[in-house]
Amino acid sequence: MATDLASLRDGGKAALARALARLESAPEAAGVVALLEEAYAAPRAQVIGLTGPPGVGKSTLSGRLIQAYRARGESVGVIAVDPSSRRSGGALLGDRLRLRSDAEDTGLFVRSMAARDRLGGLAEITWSAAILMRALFDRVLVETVGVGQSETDVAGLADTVVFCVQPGSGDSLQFMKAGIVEIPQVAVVTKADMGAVAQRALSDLSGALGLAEPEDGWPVRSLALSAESGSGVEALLEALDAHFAWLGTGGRLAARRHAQAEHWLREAIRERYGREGLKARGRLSLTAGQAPFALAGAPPA
Ligand SMILES: Nc1nc2c(ncn2[C@@H]2O[C@H](COP(=O)(O)OP(=O)(O)O)[C@@H](O)[C@H]2O)c(=O)[nH]1
Ligand SMILES: [Mg+2]
Repeated sequence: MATDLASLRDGGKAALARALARLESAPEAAGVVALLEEAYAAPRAQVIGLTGPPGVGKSTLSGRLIQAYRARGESVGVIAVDPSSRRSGGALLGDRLRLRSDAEDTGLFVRSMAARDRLGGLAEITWSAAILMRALFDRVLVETVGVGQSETDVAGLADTVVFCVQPGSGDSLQFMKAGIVEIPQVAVVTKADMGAVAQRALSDLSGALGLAEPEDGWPVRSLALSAESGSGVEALLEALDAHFAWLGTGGRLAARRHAQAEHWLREAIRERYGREGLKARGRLSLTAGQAPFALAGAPPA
């Protein structure tokens, strides 16, 4: 396995696939930890989380975003998280994406991650994979169902979260009730080609967002788009760029990533050593820029 970033870059997709497989099967191995520590210190990509219920159109939209970023000459890494493990064998979420990923395109890499075949928790492994890919690509897309659930938590790993809502599904109202309203920075009504029902979903969504106070000072943007026709996709790209630019000012990006790293550290220790192990470690914090991977591997004091 390539144990540093330089050899990963030289090794292309095959080397990255091997490194990710190793990361899943042996997250605590010294080589994996060293690679992750190096990647953590060399962030490059904006990590974009796409979330929303199955069938809402996340994969189709990912295909559009990939196309747009590749047209700009940016490289893209994709992680499709499938929390449903066994039954689907990890194929469901990744399928549509895999069809679109051009094997010849060295600027595009797609990886499915399922709940099976792994030692750590799915959230733990997904975050590590995102950190690794963040050092290698210009954009990292993470597609996952569910928000605010630990197994599939996208807010804990993305710089920018896009929440997708299906027209006519009542998702817009669910959005308020379930308290997901604080999680995304962009809320998207998909399948805008469905017409009036999509427009109504958008006004419901905008209404719900209007009631919410932007906690961190970023007013959540809402928009409708059709991944099928492509209309509205440009507005999403613009919103994603705007949020990343906004994060880049005033130390917000570093602060967000630091909080995610501390959260990951606590979860990884809980996963590995249990609640007692976590308690024994006392107050866990990272200094600015410190990676959490080596710390998570240290046995409880
Ligand atoms: N009419 C319409 N259908 C769409 C659009 N985007 C996706 N779909 C369809 O919705 C279904 C689910 O799409 P998919 O991307 O797999 O959803 P995911 O489960 O959220 O990843 C598929 O049958 C798509 O063809 C769209 O913009 N308009
Ligand atoms: Mg999908």
